[in-house]
Amino acid sequence: MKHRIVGTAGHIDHGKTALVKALTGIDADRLEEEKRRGITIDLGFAHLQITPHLRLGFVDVPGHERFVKNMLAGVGGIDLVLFVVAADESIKPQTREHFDICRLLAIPRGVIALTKSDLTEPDLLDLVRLEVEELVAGSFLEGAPIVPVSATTGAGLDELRAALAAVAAAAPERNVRGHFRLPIDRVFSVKGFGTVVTGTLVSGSVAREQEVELYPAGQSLRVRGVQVHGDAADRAQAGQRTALNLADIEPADLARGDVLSEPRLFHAVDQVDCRLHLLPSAKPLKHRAPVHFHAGTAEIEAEVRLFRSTTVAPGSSTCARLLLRRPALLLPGDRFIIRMFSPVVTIGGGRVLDTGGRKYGRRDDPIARLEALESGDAAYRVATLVRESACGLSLTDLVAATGLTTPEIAAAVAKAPLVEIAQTQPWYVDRQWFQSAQQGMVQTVRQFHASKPLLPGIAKTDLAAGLPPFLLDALLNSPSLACEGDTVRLRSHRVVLKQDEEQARAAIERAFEQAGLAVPAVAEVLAKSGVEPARARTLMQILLREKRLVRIGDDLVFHHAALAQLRLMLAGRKSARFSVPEFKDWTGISRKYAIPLLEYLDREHVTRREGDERVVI
Ligand SMILES: Nc1nc2c(ncn2[C@@H]2O[C@H](COP(=O)(O)OP(=O)(O)OP(=O)(O)O)[C@@H](O)[C@H]2O)c(=O)[nH]1
Ligand SMILES: [Mg+2]
Repeated sequence: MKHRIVGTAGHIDHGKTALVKALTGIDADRLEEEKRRGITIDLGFAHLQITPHLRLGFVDVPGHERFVKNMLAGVGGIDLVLFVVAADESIKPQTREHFDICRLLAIPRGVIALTKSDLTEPDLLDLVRLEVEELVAGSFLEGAPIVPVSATTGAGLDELRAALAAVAAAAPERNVRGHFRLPIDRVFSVKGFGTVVTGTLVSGSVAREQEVELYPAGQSLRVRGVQVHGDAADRAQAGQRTALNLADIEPADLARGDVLSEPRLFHAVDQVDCRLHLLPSAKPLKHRAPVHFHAGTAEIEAEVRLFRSTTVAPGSSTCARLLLRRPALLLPGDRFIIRMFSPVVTIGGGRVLDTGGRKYGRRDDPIARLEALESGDAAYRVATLVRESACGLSLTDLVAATGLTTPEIAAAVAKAPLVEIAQTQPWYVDRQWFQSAQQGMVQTVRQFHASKPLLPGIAKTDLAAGLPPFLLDALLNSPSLACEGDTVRLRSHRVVLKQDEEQARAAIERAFEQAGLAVPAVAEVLAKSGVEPARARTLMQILLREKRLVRIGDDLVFHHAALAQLRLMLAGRKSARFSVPEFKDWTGISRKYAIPLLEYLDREHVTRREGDERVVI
């Protein structure tokens, strides 16, 4: 079963609601005020099983100029337009405005109905047909079926149904595999059920018991029930009029313009970079002009920021930034409309190109960047976003920034000049950036070796430069580098001692070895080593690293053999208790050394302190 959404469009009183009723039997004017005044104020809905395999949902919009904002909340998710022109009145202001809106939103197809055909002579009908043909020439509606109908007599309804069926059947399916997105157009409470929202499901699908997130509020909600075109269902999918019964929320906490989507995936944004078209009928649009921004079902006050120029000329287009007064869930590719503040008329619209809010510097060319994003494929867009990031982006970051699905990102990165770093979730960095960062690191390590040849290598933390640890590890994973613990060296680097250094090293070691437990002061040993203090200290570090010497306190260093002998001696006294004076007697060392040595033995679990005494473990 195919589902397509038809939206009406056209001037007030041109017979849109009457036509929907004649087609479906459903009166889409549901408000008391609408019935009383005989005009449509807000969106109305109806549906029709038009062929055994095709079900149409209708969104009936108001034609009144004051309710264009409501029309805009309905037109966003439609697959085709039922463009209504009354044969007795022909083209009127909202005929044009609705037509402009459909064009700006890139509604791809439609059917034109010349309504109230019973009120006109055939000659006049032909004239209206010519006028309509002229209006739509060169647009998506050029060549669309034009069907004279009368909701009153029923004339032409069969032809109109056939035309709708043909055009709807040819409309491509919405992206069912995309991310779930439902812009909310109505919120109400149903006795016994609680909070219900409705909308045209523009992408993905949603099932009962699913967790969804309310944007921009960021609240997680559970879907208690799903209805499609008024019937209970397990799941709704893109292209269907959908009602969701939501748990954990009151109607007052939801509003038209909010969007339900995947939980914890996207971020609402308060600025978008876009392609902006200005209608020929508009006045020149100035930098910093306030506008009404309409996307999905949302209407938000916004400010236009032009990049290079101070105005956009009527009938032309540019890339611009729109600052939104309130955040909204918007993704690249989303279409929008802008309307002027006073008078409130439609002046243009366009397509979101980037939601990252990039800070453009003096040397940036925002328009060139945005035009490249606009014309580039997914691989180009993904590569650009990664290249512009500080140190790469995760798969989730890319999904959130592009609105693409995980498989689409995977396909795009496969074609992009990126390096993938395996993580709990893949992380991508620019290949060129990665290579030069790696070369930079090898260079830093090489310079370190040159200045400190006696040290085994540079500390990892000195290379980190604010990089996340996994990225540092990936960069260090180079054939020319070796990591040992926290030390990074060139694979080729060996500490080679000169002859005087060899001798000094041996002298230092010998001094401690011969002292046994009655060790000398470190400074004294180094002073006698035969090389200058800095080199002597490094030689000492080498001995400590090699564990020939063991540092126990700040100025307390023992030879490993002396400590081994002490352990052996204590092992012979297993379970024995002894005091500090006894320990001094056994070892023949002063209290100054005995206490740190015993604390060291406690740490090493050779002894255990119990009050003033110790037990050999
Ligand atoms: N004679 C005749 N009258 C019609 C026909 N279609 C609609 N009307 C009348 O025209 C008036 C307006 O019709 P609606 O269907 O409410 O017009 P609309 O386009 O929905 O108006 P808005 O929603 O307010 O923009 C009503 O009084 C209808 O009865 C038709 O085919 N023939
Ligand atoms: Mg109506």
